[in-house]
Amino acid sequence: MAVSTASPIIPVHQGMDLTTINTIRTLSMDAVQAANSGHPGTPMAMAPVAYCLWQRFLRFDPQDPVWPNRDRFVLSIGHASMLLYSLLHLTEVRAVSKDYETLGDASVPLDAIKAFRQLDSRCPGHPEYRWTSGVETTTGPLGQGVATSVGMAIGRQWLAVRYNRTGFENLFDFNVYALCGDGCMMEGISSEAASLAGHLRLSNLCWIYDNNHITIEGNTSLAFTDDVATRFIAYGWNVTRVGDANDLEMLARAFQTFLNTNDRPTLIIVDSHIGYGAPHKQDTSGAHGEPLGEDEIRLAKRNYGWPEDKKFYVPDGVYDHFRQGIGTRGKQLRDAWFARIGEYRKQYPDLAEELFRMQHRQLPEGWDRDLPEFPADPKGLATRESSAKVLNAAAKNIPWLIGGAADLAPSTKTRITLEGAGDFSAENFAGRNLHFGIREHAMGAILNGLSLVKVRPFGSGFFIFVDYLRGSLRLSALMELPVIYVFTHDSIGVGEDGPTHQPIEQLAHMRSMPGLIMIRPADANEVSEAWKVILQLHHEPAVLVLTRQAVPTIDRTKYAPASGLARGAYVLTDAAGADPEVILIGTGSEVALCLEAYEQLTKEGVRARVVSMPSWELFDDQDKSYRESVLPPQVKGRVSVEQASDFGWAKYTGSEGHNVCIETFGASAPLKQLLKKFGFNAENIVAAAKSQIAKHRA
Ligand SMILES: Cc1ncc(C[n+]2csc(CCOP(=O)(O)OP(=O)(O)O)c2C)c(N)n1
Ligand SMILES: [Mg+2]
Repeated sequence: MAVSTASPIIPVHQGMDLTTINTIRTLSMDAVQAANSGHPGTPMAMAPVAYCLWQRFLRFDPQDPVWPNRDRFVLSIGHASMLLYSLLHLTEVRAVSKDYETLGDASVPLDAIKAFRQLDSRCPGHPEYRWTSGVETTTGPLGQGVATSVGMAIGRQWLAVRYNRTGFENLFDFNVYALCGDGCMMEGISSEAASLAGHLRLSNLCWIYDNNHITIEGNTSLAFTDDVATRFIAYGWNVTRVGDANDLEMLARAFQTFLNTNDRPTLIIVDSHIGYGAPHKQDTSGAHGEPLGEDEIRLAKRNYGWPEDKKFYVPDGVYDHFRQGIGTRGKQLRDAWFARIGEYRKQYPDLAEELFRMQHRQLPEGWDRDLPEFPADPKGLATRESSAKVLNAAAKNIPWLIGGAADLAPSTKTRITLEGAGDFSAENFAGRNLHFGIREHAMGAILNGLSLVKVRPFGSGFFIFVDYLRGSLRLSALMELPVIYVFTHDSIGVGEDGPTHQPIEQLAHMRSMPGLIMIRPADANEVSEAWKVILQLHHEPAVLVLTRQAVPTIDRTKYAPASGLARGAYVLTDAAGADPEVILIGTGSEVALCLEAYEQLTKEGVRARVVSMPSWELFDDQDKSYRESVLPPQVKGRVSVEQASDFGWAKYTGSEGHNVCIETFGASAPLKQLLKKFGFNAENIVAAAKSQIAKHRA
């Protein structure tokens, strides 16, 4: 093991500051060692930075970690989770129930730290929102945390403009801090998010960059020579530096600089030594992601002036020290806020009611009263068009439904056109239409951040570009956030744009993701029902998949009502008298084709059924008897029709069923030619149905 050539380790602080910092360090080292896995080096290095922020600045009440106006702290370097767990433990953050009730017990008891990374511990490998109170967002995929923090900062600005009133100017004035590292800086998502944050001049946002020059493979000189300061200045940020992570006074000055900056976000670049104090591992990638080893831990503790053989040691006075700092300050601020909210409720009962509902993820009374019903129309309209009408009808009655697109709103039709809805910009934080720019990945994370501060966000783009934001979407699902994704141009229906724009495997991707609800409605009335379902979700992100091209509005006097959508799949029309010989199952734009084929089959005396199946997830959630009433097990003749990969369809059509699907990347041509080329016409479906009947008769 190489001996570090770093500068000698000189403790620069005395008293309780240093004792508390070293407690954070040693808890982190001991926990990683006990787990025999984890990342000790960065918590050791960043302990003073986090300590300074939490103890001196953060407006956070450990007794009530969900107080709405608390400052947010995002650990974007999720691998350094022990840093956060140590803080949550030492500041005695209380656990909060899923119903937002503060429980008496600790969020992170010492036993949870001792069980770091073990099954069911409150200290999993990376911080998980909804699992450990005080964790503001799930982090681990690098770059996500910082991008999410931009969403939180946007959300705060929006909340402030809507709810702060004369005499209540500080109702929402929280700041958002995010601690990031070299990895976050290298990931593209941080560039997207920082660019937008600078553009929007989000002065309530502060990123702290741990500039330790170390990542997993070694020194950052291997792959990263950005001049980060210049890069962020170019984004329009205020950039300041702290040359030594141990220098609490310089850190405090930097945070003060952030607080004094009112016209742009702030980046604090902090030079640190990963594995600070470990004589053989400091400043090496060896301190990044593996236990230090018992001997090295002892030597590091010796350097800190710590009892070498004590493990998980919290010296007398540490809890008290935090109680007197962040604890007292946080409680005062929190209590004062709640005292004001009582007064606010008297003066602005409607706004207070909105806030209450929003914070509890409820909807306003009568939220669905304007959702439209569409008359039957053989020509119909594109589902993106009907969605625009439904979205606006919902937005009218849900004031905190806000969102936008990644530069595609004219195509995705997601603009809120209500009078006064406005555009969110640095000059107008009240706008309900967000402009994410062409930054899908950051858009996903920003939606998560918005949802975490409890507004109801939606984001949109072409369905093909869901691939660009899948990492963020996965976190929406993992965090159980009711984020709404509206994706249009959902198939070869995009026609001439060709294979680069034609989703094929994307539906299968979405369906494979746990906790996500995807809906691909067949017509305008299914769109209306889809929004109704989506808006009532509390814990699932939704993906609404819509067409570019017109689809007929199904005649509901002839076929079953669209309300069947809520059950995921429903019988749209059926054979008279007895069991059908064949079931045609379609989604989205292909349902109309199934109906056409059905009419033809019926004319020929074939007993067929059409099932509209807009959502696998909703259908799979139904009880067995309902599922079997839609897809009776004895009816083996089955044809699915979907302009996408057949991946997964055998679950409903069986190994002997037939899937009308697309196995290539599509092609560039007018839609008519594509439908012919890929066999999406009634004749082909009729033929498939007949061959299914023959096959299962045999
Ligand atoms: C998107 C993503 N890619 C890769 C990883 C795996 N990974 C975890 S930590 C890390 C290195 C991070 O380096 P840095 O941010 O400098 O953290 P430090 O080593 O300084 O703690 C990598 C590549 C990840 N967590 N997320
Ligand atoms: Mg690093």
